[in-house]
Amino acid sequence: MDEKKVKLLEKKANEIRITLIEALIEAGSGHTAGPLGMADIFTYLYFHELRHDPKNPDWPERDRLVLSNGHICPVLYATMCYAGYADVEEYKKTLRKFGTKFQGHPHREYFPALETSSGPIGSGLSQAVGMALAERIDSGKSYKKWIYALLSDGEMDCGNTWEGAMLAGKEKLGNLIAIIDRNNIQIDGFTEDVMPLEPLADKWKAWNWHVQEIDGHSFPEIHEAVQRAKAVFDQPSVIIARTVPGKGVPFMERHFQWHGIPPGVSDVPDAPPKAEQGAMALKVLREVC
Ligand SMILES: Cc1ncc(C[n+]2csc(CCOP(=O)(O)OP(=O)(O)O)c2C)c(N)n1
Ligand SMILES: [Mg+2]
Repeated sequence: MDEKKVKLLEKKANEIRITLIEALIEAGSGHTAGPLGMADIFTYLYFHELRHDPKNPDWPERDRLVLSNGHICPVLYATMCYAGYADVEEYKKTLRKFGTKFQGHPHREYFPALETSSGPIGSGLSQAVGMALAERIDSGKSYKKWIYALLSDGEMDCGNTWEGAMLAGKEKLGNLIAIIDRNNIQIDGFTEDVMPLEPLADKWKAWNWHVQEIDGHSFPEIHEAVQRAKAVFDQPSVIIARTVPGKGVPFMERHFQWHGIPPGVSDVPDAPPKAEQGAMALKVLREVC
């Protein structure tokens, strides 16, 4: 990936971070840390990798992206709006309002361009495994589409995740790529305190997955890992993406307290008073580019 492309993607990811913060401020509730941390990966997928057509969301040949940890949907919505699936201004005004496309957790009936509904954590990998298996049954080994499952590290505590992992390994689903948001936080603490996950890579290897670990904020690393994953035909692939929760807003970075709140509603350690959080967050992001 050349430098010019990297710069373009970085700029887009920053725009997405700004937009999702604006939407969260307007909503007055919602999840902040995960969406900021995953903005680079979503940007990469929608603006460089996925085979998709925003004008024809039901295109049968499209790649599938299943967001399992539905609570980080502010980043999915913002990215999809910039990709052409919906209107950015509408998103900023209506996030988390009943009856709109942009429900607090992804709801396919309200926003049909979504691949799945999610919110109850832990079910996305199994859904993606079903899609990957169906594609293999339909196309034999000449896969036409890739199935991406986006998971969080908190979802490694969910039994259903491991049921999906076992089946994918057994079935050697080479068309399945899982990406884990390894941000080390979950709802109310650090993963290694709540339920230690390490050695996480070894767990996936044990289920016969091809495993890579990367910096989830480096576009060249994300790109290389996805290309390598696509070159493995006889195993499902998992990319463990090390990310910084709250990435881009220094007073939010690495604080699990930002898991489920937007700027402006709560006094949080190391953060400015709540009345100033929104403006401060937008100021630092707007200074980037
Ligand atoms: C089945 C189910 N149980 C509990 C919850 C409540 N819940 C929401 S997010 C979450 C885990 C958070 O971990 P992670 O996804 O790693 O959080 P993040 O990194 O985004 O802060 C939990 C337990 C849920 N959404 N679904
Ligand atoms: Mg997490």
